[in-house]
Amino acid sequence: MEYNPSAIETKWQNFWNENKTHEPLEEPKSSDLMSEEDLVNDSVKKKKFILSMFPYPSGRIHMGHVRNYCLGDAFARHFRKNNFNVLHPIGWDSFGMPAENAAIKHKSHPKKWTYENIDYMRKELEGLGLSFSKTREFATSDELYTKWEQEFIIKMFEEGLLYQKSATVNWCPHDLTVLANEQLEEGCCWRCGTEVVQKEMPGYYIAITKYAQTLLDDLKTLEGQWPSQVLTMQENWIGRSEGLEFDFSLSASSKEKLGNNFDKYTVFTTRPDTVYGVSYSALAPEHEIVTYLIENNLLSTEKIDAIKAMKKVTERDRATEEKIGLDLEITVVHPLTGKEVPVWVANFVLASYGGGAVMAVPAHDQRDFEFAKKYDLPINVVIENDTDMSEAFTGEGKLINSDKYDGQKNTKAKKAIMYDFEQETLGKKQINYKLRDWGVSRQRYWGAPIPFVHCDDCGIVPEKVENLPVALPEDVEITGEGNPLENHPTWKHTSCPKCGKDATRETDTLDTFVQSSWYFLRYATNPEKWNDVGIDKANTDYWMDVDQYVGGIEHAILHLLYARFFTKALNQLGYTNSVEPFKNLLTQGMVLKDGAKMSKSKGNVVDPDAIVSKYGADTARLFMMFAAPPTKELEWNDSAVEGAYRFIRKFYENSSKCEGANASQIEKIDHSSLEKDEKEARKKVYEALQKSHEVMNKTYAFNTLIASCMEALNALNKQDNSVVWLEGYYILTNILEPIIPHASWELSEKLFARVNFENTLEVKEEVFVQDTIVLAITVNGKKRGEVEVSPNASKEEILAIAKENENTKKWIDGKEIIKEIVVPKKLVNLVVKG
Ligand code: ANZ
Ligand code: ZN
Repeated sequence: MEYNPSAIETKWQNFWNENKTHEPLEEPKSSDLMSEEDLVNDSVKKKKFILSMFPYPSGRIHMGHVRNYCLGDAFARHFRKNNFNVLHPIGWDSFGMPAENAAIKHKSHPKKWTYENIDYMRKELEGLGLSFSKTREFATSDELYTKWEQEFIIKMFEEGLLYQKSATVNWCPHDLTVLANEQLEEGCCWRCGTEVVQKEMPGYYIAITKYAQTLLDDLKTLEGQWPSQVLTMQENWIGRSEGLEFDFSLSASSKEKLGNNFDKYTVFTTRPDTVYGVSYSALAPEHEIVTYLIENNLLSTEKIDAIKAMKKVTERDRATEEKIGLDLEITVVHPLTGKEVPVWVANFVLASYGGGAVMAVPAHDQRDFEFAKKYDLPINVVIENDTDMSEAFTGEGKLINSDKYDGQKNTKAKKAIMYDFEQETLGKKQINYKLRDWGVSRQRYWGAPIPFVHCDDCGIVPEKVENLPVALPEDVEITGEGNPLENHPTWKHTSCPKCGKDATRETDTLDTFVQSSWYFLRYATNPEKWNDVGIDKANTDYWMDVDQYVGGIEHAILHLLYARFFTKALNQLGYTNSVEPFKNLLTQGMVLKDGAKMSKSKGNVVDPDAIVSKYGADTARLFMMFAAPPTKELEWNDSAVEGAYRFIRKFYENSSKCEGANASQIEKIDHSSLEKDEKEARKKVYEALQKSHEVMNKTYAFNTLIASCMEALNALNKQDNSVVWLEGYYILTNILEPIIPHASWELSEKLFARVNFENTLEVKEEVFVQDTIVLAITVNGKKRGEVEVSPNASKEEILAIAKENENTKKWIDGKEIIKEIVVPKKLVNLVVKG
C-alpha cells in the first residue's frame, strides 16, 4: 500500500467526471412539491446550496482561491455524502478592467485574454479535486448572461429602480471610469490605487436607497448566521439616523446680499434637544448658496480659492482631514430665539447628506467644538454638566439656557422640541440614511452594455427585449484612452426602438458588481432553461437560499449589499420569491507568508500548482484546512505542509492493518469485551465523528476536526484488532472525505467498495461509557498521586486503594491520618498530623 497521490488523484478526478458524481439531481417540477411535510418525508431530497464566491479570471489561481474553494468543497462533499441534494456550482466573474489593462499591455483582445484565463484556471481548480457541478458553469461575459441581465436592467428602469441623472462622481483618472463610493479605498481607486477626483457627469443609478430600510431590517434575520462584524458593517453603511429637519430663514440683509434668490435652507439634526445651543450654521462647499456666492464674486478671492480647494478633496478624505471653514458673511435667524446666527462653509459638511447644511452646537458636538475653538465662535452650553468644558459634553442631563424647556431631561426635551417644531410647522421628523444610490455606469469596453438608446424625440428608450442581448462589438482597439464603444465607428449608431428614427446607443457599460449580484440565482436555474429564461422561479423556490456562502471579508459591504438588494428587487419584479440570498455566511481569513499577504510585489507567493504537483491536491487541501480556523489568517508553513503529507501517507498505508476483517463484523463488535486500548481507539474514532457533525453544522472549525482524526489514527495504532481498525477506517474515510477526497475515495473503495457511503453515520454512545475514572490524591493539600477506580466505587473502596498508592504511601506512612475526604469523581484528600 504505497501512497501515490498523483495516480490516485487522476483516477478519481476522471471517475467523478465520467460519472457526473457532482451534478445535483433535477429540481422538483413544481413548487407544491415543496411543503415542509415533503421535505421531512424526504419525498423531495433535502437540498443544500453551497457556494464559494466565484473567481475573477485573472490568470492563475492563488492560495486565497484554494482556501475559499476547499472550504466550500468540504461543505458540499459533507452534505452530499449525508444524502442531501447538493448544488455546488462554479463560474467566472469575467467582465472588468484587468482584461482591458492586459489588452493594452499585451495587445490582446479582452475576450481572448479572459476566456484563455478561464480555461487555464478551470484546469487548476479541477486539479484540486473540487466537486463542482459542470453543467451550471458560465462566465458573466457570456452573451447569454448579458442578455438576461439587460432584461433585468430594463425592468428595473420601467419600475423606477434605475434612472439616469447628472451628478458629481468619483472619477479614476487612471482607469478613466466612474467609481461607486463603495469602490474607493481611502480616496483611491480600489483596483489601481490612483487618487480619485470629483467630476460632474450623467450616469445611470440603481435606486438601492428605496430598499434602505428593508436592507437594514432584514439584517436581523441573519443574526447568528452571518459574522456579527459583517452585520455591523452593513448596518453602518446603510447608516440610518432619526432626527429633525427644519429650515433656517436667511436674515433680511443676507437675502438682499444673495439677490433675493434664496429665502432659507434646510438642516438636519439628530439632536433637537440642543437647538438652543446653536452658535453658527455650516454649509457644504457644494451648497447652492456657496456656489452663488462664488459665482457672483460675493467673497474675497482668497476665500473663493480656499472653497474651490475644499471641493477638490473627496468626501471620504474630508472626513479624516483637519476641519476647516470660512465665514460666508451672511446670517440666518434662529427659529426659536429669533437671534441671528452666522453662516460658515465647512469641509466636514457633506453635500449629499441631509440638506447639505447643519446647525452647529459646539458645546455638545465634538466636531462643532473643535471648529468653534479654531475659529473663535461662541460655545453655548445647554445641557447641565459638571465638566470643565475642555471638550464637548455629549452626555445626558437637564436642559439649561433653553427657555421653557429648562429643567427637562434632554432625552425628554428632544421629543418635546421635535413635537413643538411639528406643531408650529417649523420642521418635521426625518429619517436619513448614509446609503446612496448605486452608480452603475462605467466608461469601459469590457462590460455589459447598458441596453438603452438615446433618441432626440423619445429620450431614453430601452432596447426591445427581443433584440437582446445588446452585444459588444468585437472589432475594437483598446488604447486605454476614452471609451472604445464611444470611439467605435458604427456600433453606437442605431434606430430608436420606439419611433424608428436615427438614434444613439448608450455607450456606458454596467459596473461588474451588477453581474455578481444575481449569479447565484442563475446557478439555481436549471441549465436546460438558460436559453429561455434568466431565472426560473420554481427552481429558485427549491434551491434558494444559499445554505452556505463562503468568501473573503473584503466583500462584507459592496458585494453582499448589492446581492441582497438585487435579490429583493428581482423578487419585486417577480423573478424569484427569495428575500435574503445567503442564509449562512463564512468569511475566510487571508493566506499569509512571513506575516504578509501573499503578493507578487513582496515576492512571497506560493504557487498552488507547485504544491499540488509535489504533494498532491489532498495535501494542499488538508494543510489549508488544518493550519488555522477558517475565519482566521493562515500563515503558510512548509513544514506543516510536509506534516499534512505524512499524515495522509500514514492514513493510507496503515489501512493494511484492516486486513483479515470484513465489514459485516463491524456491527457485531461487543464493546464491553474489548481490551482497554481497543476501547480507547473506538472512543477516539467516535469522538472524531461527533466533531464532524458539530463542525459542519455549527462551528466550522475544520482544524479541530482534523486534529480529532489524527488522534483517532494514533489511538488505532496502539492496538491491533483488525475489526476495530476496519471500523475506524469506515468512519475516518467518511469524515475525511470532504477534506481529502481522493485518498478517502480510494480507501473507501478498496476497503468497503463504497457500500453505505451516503448515509449519516450514527454515533455509538456505548464507546463513551467510562470503565474507570481517575481521582487525584492530595496529602495536606498537595497532589501526591492518582487513583484509578470504577465509576461506581464506594468511598471506602476509593480510600482503601488511595492509601495503598505507592506515591501516596511515602507521605502518610507512620503518620496519623486525621481527616479523609472524597470529592466524588475528582479527588481524595488526606490530612495527616506531623
Ligand atoms: C446638531 C447637533 C448637536 C448634532 C449635537 C449632533 C450633536 P448622523 O445622521 O448620525 O450622521 N449633520 C447633519 N447633516 C450633515 C451633513 N450633511 N454633513 C455633516 N454633518 C451633518 O448625524 C447627524 C448629525 O450630523 C446632525 O446632528 C448634524 O449635527 C450633523 F450635539 O445637529 B447634529
Ligand atoms: Zn424615438
